[in-house]
Amino acid sequence: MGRSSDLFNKAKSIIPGGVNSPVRAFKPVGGAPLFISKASGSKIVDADGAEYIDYVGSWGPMIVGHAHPRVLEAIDRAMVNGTSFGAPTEPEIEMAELVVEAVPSVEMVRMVNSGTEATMSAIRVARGYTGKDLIIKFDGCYHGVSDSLLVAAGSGVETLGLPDSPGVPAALAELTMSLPYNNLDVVEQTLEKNRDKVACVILEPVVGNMGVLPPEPGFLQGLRDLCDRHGVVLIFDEVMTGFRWALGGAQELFGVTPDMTTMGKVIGGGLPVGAYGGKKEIMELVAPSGPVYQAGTLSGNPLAMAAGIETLKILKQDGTYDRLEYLSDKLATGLRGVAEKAGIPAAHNRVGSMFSMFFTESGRVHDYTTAKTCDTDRFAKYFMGMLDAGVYLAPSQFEAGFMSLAHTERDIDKTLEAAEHTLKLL
Ligand code: HOZ
Repeated sequence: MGRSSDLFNKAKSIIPGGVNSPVRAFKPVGGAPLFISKASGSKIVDADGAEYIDYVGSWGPMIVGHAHPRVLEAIDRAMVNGTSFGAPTEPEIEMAELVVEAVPSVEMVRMVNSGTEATMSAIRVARGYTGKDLIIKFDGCYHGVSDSLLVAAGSGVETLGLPDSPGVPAALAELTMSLPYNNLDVVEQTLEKNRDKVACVILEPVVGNMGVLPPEPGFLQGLRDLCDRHGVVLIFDEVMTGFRWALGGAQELFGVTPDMTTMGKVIGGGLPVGAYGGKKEIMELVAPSGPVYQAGTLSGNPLAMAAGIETLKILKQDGTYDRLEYLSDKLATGLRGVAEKAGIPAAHNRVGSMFSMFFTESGRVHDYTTAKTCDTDRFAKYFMGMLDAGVYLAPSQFEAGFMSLAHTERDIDKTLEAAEHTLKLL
């Protein structure tokens, strides 16, 4: 930790909080964040040369593992031809074809540079399409940092206790209604009360930003039906869940097709990418084919396309999702066992290769209120114990763990040994 601490002190004087994204700071768990020097497969190495089994995976993108040789080669091949042209390229078509083929709701797709851009743009398009202004989101869901969506948001916003960010104009925040997740009745009442005023409902179909939280049976289909009844655009934010447990994401897993989908993380294979897509009828409103303006100098960047396409091709191979499921189940079942053995009350949520262990006595975590019952001090101690034992988890109770194809059974055994040792001391 010596060099990481030194680097952090240096960074703090010239970068706000010493980090370029708040969730990277170890604020909720204390201490200096690890500065990472390199990564390979399931492991990351910090500035002091210490190696850790990594379950952060760059917050989701590294599903095939760090520095996968095929992804690196693809980037290399693209790089020698130039890094950005600001003009259309053939790989953008290949990427669009892969997405349209894989994601049930997507008939047309526009590439952007981040998940934030994707959700912000999708909302603009939904507003343009419906001619309405109000949007509905859910408490604790996080859709990036655009003004309209920084309302009762999860992830770092929740972790740092900043549910309403200064700088978001009240007039804009008033157009966003945030409702309890997994509560269809409240959505129905809200849509009735605001008849003909709501443009879209946006949600994480499986929440990853207050820890992992699956939808209750019927919740997604119920939203689909309500949106159809009220002429509201249903947007699944699959920035985290896209390509995670099936190529078609949560919409494939749960068999509910939204009108629009936002993507990021995995689709960039570790380079900065986002995307939004949906029904042709809606997407054709996007400039230049329609009047809703959205643009980006680096959108569809050739290196990002190369990394993303290669990652999706790896995922398309037989057995990849079975392997992710096998490893994730082994880890989650093992963690449940060691927590029980140590007498630590916890709720264990897992959907495919995303998982959370919540330190709560509430038994079940299914919405923001139950997520908030967690003992975050206990999580902090757990986090530090795991770090000391060589396991790198997200430094917040309200973030997901991610399995990759590069993790091994040995990694999981070591993780479980570390957890057993750590939980005994809590
Ligand atoms: N969605 C990520 C955390 N839940 C974002 C990572 C970040 O904010 O840097």
